[in-house]
Amino acid sequence: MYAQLVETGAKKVPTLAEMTPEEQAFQAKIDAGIKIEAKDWMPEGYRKTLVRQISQHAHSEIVGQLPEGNWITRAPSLKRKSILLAKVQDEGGHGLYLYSAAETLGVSREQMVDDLHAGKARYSSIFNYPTLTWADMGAIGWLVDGAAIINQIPLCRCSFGPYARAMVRICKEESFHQRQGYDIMISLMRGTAAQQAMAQDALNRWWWPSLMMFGPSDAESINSAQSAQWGIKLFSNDELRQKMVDQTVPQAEHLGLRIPDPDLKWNEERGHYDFGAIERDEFYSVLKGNGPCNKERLATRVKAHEDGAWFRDALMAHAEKRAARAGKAA
Ligand code: FAQ
Repeated sequence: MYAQLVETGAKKVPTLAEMTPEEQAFQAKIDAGIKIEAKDWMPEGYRKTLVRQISQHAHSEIVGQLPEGNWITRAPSLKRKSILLAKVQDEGGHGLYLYSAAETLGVSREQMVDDLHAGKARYSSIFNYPTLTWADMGAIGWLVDGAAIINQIPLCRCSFGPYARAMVRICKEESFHQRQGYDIMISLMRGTAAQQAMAQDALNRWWWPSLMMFGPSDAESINSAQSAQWGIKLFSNDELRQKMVDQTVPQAEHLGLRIPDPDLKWNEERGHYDFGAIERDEFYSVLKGNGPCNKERLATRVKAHEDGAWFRDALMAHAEKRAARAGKAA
């Protein structure tokens, strides 16, 4: 994949000859499949790339609670409500493992959260779309968690140990999330004509944003070549997007749903589906903060953080008191 990314014109990466001896030894470890641990020497760029990606990933999990959290009070049955509640809680847990993995690289959680709230750090574009009907809970589980799994299974083998290990548990939980979403879609498709139409409408609205989760095309991805060289990215954005389409089309057919892409067609020669390109303008507009819900999502997170200040203060006061007591006893 690395050679292919260099050919497509993605940002240039140094050759072995251009690296310092320390960098060469580091690259040799990566090439040999040896995990990099937090206290190992690493190039500053590697550390920064990981802090950027892992913190963005953590923010995505936390902000990603909001679109589904919106439906917990309106789930159609007690069973669906408890499943959705568990899923949304899992996403909170994923955020915490990921913040912890990023903290091993020397950045504090406060700093990461401040960057998110100041609009300096990104989170996944997908969470800037509204959840209009119950079918959106099915579409998110099926498509958004489906895309997340495809992107994250390779991350379980990425070069940075704490990130790779956090991803193993996260992926197990994401599989349950994907299944519950597909199960909602099955129920709707077995229901009335109105329920079937609601499922189709949700697929129409979530299909393209889900494909955008994989990032810009390889030709436009600025970070891919370097991340591939460092063993952070094992597959390119376009390779993973293709995997998503190939995997999801038969699932849609099984449900009796139509994928909203006139260019979608099985290509016998390639052994893959051909499909249309993501809407670049929409993708970059959401990244710039102009998606349908960007402002609302960020404002909700900032308010939740401010509302929780008293609780964090109380925990700190308690911890300080205990430490002082322990100090006196010693
Ligand atoms: N949204 O050069 P590339 C989930 C940015 S978790 C926003 O290709 P890279 C669970 C990118 O950051 C979903 N920004 O960048 C769940 C970069 O900007 P920067 C999150 C995006 O890092 C389910 C610029 O564009 N998953 O869903 C997006 O090599 C249900 C250029 O792009 C992860 O974070 C985007 N879609 O590749 C929760 C997985 N795409 O930082 C609740 C880990 C690109 O230079 C409910 N992350 N950008 O200013 C990754 O694998 C990578 O970071 C990519 C982007 C593939 C997202």
